[in-house]
Amino acid sequence: MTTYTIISPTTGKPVQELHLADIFETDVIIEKANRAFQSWRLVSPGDRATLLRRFAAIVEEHNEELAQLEVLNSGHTIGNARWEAGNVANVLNYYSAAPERLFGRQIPVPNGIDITFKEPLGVIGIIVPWNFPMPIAGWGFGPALAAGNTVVLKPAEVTPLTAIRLGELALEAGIPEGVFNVIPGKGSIVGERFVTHPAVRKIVFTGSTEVGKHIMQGCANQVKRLTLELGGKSANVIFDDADLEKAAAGAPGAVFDNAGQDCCARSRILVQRSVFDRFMELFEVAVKAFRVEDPALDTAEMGPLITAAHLARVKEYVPSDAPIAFQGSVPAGDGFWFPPTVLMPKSTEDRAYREEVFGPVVSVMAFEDEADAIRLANDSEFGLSGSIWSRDIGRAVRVSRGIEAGNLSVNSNSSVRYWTPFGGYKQSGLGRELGPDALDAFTETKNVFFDTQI
Ligand code: TAP
Repeated sequence: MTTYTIISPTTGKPVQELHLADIFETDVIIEKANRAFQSWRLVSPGDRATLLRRFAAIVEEHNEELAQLEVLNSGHTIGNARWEAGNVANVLNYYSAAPERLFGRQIPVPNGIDITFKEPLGVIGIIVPWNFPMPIAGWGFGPALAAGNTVVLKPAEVTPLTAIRLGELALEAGIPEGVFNVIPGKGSIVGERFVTHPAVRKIVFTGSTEVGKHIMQGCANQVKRLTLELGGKSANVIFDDADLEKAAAGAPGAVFDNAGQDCCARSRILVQRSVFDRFMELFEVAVKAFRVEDPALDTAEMGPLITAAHLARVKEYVPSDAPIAFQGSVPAGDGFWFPPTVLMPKSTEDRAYREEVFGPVVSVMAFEDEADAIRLANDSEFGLSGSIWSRDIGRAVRVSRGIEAGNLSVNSNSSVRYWTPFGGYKQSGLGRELGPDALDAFTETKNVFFDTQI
């Protein structure tokens, strides 16, 4: 029997020992989900909607418990963790309106009637990373269940606790046995089996671009449907006509939130040369005021990194000769802490400027004009998110159309709203989650022609 010891990122101490599923247990659960699909797809739209609303209500009731669990397991700040649990309830509520609205079309044809139906796919395999265990799971299972699919969910090996609890809450809400299944285990075993098992009809994968490409290759063997949400290296573009105070005050949160372990982190700040020095003065004040402390405190703005191994990886991006402009602070004691770090690289070839660090490290670079800003922002294999700061509406429109990324904000750093689409350009992903169209990714369109001439 394989087990995994969950370690608190805040203290570095063991929290809980957990059994990890092997391939045989995974198969048993996938087959159970496949059997449950035969009845779940037939539950009337109104009843499925009611069950999802009940699931949402129970998640809402357990918001504090789920949030505390995430602080313990993942070192998220309590404020973020409450938002994350709330996001699961919001996503369930939003998609609970979908079952009665899964409309097909009636298309005019000669000599008959043509109708399209939106039909569920079957068992959906959802593979989740460790950085946002609750929301990323919910973005998959909310619309998947609403469309009449059943779900097997594999949380990241290091952060399974909230997913396991959500599985229990689904049963409490009356979601039938076998419809929503959580399988803690290794990616190389459980995740891999989702890809190879023929009863799993679609994979929703969020994680690294490297593993995403491997999964995409595996899915090709069965022409398995696939949604990918992968890495990012997003730009925060600040023009000389921006509200500099506001842009600088928001910039630490835009990259250091969740200790930078955020695919949408604005980890490259591009500032127009004429306001570069003034921005850096304001930014330094904001970075030094950013509260890095015990994530259980209500005042915490940033906690530790997820594991000792990840801390070691992040440290490699800041060697002793790194071009550090300034750094924030970390609390004393154990745990996997790294301070907010601002770099001023000379070249766009600098590793920390180019690669996704997935830690609290940001690189700042000057640009000359609008065209230069767009060129620099697009000089990346990724294209997930980003911000544009300018008071000139025409410029904001031009630059937001010019940047190749799926989720941009103007004079703001917010990327995610559950009712708007989310996903990446280029190597940041494939397909979109959330918003009104997510159901399309969990259904097939069936076209049926009825001959009325006989
Ligand atoms: P990965 O190492 O790619 O792991 C993600 C998930 O895939 C984990 O559950 C992992 O399981 C599993 N996995 C690993 N190898 C697998 C395989 N061969 N087959 C199937 N599943 C496998 O990423 P991570 O380090 O957890 O997360 C960080 C990355 O996720 C970053 O690059 C970040 O940008 C990206 N991310 C993207 C987004 C969006 S929305 N675009 C959101 C969050 C994170 P184990 O835990 O057992 O290894």
